[in-house]
Amino acid sequence: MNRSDAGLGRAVGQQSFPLGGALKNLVVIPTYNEAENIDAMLDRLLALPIDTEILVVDDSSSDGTDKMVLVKAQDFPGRVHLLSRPVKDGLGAAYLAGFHWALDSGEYESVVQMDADFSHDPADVPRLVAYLEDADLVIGSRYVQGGGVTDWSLGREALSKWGNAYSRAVLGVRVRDLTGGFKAWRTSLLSDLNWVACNANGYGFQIQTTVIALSLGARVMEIPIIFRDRQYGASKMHGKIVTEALAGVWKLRRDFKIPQADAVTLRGESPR
Ligand SMILES: Nc1nc2c(ncn2[C@@H]2O[C@H](COP(=O)(O)OP(=O)(O)OP(=O)(O)O)[C@@H](O)[C@H]2O)c(=O)[nH]1
Ligand SMILES: [Mg+2]
Repeated sequence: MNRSDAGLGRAVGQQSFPLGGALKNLVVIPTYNEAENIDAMLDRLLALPIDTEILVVDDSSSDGTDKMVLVKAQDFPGRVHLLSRPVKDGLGAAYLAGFHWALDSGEYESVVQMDADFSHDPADVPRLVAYLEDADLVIGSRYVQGGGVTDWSLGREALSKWGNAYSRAVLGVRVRDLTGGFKAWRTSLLSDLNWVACNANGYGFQIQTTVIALSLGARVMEIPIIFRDRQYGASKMHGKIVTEALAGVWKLRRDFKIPQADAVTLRGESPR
């Protein structure tokens, strides 16, 4: 499918809009049992020097994550929101629910997605949003100059690098970090995504959304981030998520046409 087939592309790939207008940014964080992280994460995000609100999408955590978010929402009315879902239904579904919430509200010009576990540094959020001035999707990338990973086991790093190289080769795209989950979106691009095709759970979901954005002709930019392994709480990663992603790239290759010279800008810069 390409953007004219889908009747899409209203706002994708157009010249920049002035950021910092009447509309705001929303940070969307999916959580499942993140009580050891969420309070500190919300504090760090609330202290950022940008106009942002935060939506936590919680799948009925058993450790009180949702209650902590509600307390913070009372302390910061209108800035912290909670979307509670009844059962644990996966990272991808949680993000879709959060993106729909943002689109339905009509109040946000950009949306940042990130994990609750501090693997994504909240201090990077303003940089990601700032680069949306020249892009429709900005990916916080471990695999461009200046980016990287700390505290990961060699095996985990090798799996990530190999998974990205494999996905790049199968899909023929230039994006170096297809599996990362720290991204800033223009809301206009989010509204054009083919949601039905974004049905994976973990890494597969990240690959799907980026590839579909490319197929729409979106301007995708990678900027370096340092990814840190989680210090607190338990990982929800499991083998099925990896196999889902590896198989999913072939389906994406079949279903989505990516423009030959895709619009990826690889921006290497020194980390902060
Ligand atoms: N709402 C919701 N959030 C989830 C679900 N699974 C994971 N998450 C959240 O998604 C984010 C990423 O999950 P992680 O467990 O850190 O997965 P990961 O980053 O792939 O794995 P690690 O690197 O081992 O931490 C975290 O904020 C989790 O709490 C889910 O089923 N529902
Ligand atoms: Mg994590």
